[in-house]
Amino acid sequence: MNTYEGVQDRVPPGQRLTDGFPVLHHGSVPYYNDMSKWNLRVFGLVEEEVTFSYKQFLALPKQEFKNDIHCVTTWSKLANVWEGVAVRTIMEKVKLKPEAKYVMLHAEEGWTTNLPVEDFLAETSFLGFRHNGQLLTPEHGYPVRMVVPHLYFWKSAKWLRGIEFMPKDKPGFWERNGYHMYGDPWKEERYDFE
Ligand SMILES: Nc1nc2c(c(=O)[nH]1)N[C@H]1C(S)=C(S)[C@@H](COP(=O)(O)O)O[C@H]1N2
Ligand SMILES: [Mo]
Repeated sequence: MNTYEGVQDRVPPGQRLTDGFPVLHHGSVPYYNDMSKWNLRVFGLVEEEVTFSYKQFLALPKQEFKNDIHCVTTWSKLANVWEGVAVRTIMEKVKLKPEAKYVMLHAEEGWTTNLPVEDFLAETSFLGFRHNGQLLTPEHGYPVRMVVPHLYFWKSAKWLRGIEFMPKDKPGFWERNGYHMYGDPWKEERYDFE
């Protein structure tokens, strides 16, 4: 007997289900006391750089999203409900240059992660700020985290501050430290040590 009966086809190979929401990251959790200093910068191979203040970000149209989280350390958490801003909504304000093929997500403290531009632009990708009805806690990425449902959760940058469009792929923080450049949970693209 378990509450996940019939959902085994949602669990990728090598993953175990959890009801908890583990906290995993490198470095320290940022605590903000003045949101007027926060912004989100969209830059690199764009016709014109765009910077959202916190106020501007909150004024963007919001939507509900659902996802299953698959962490490379083997826990999966199914059926998360998020409130967030679709990548599409952000990209309505940004004109990409045709050479933009990869994205580097920049978080606080210089943390980064990379992904192909089509994965970033996927209909399912979003910038989340509420999880299961609660405002994101500082530990889970307040005020805004990236969520890329179809890749391992390390691509879902917490404390997102920048979206950079690049001509070529480049490893981010965990990717430089042995994680896979792409990270498809269904293919178990976990680590990629030399
Ligand atoms: N800014 C930032 N985002 C990050 C990380 C990090 O170290 N820094 N770690 C990633 C990893 S490895 C995982 S598994 C998830 C964990 O998210 P959670 O703590 O909300 O479960 O965040 C990802 N996003
Ligand atoms: Mo992770």
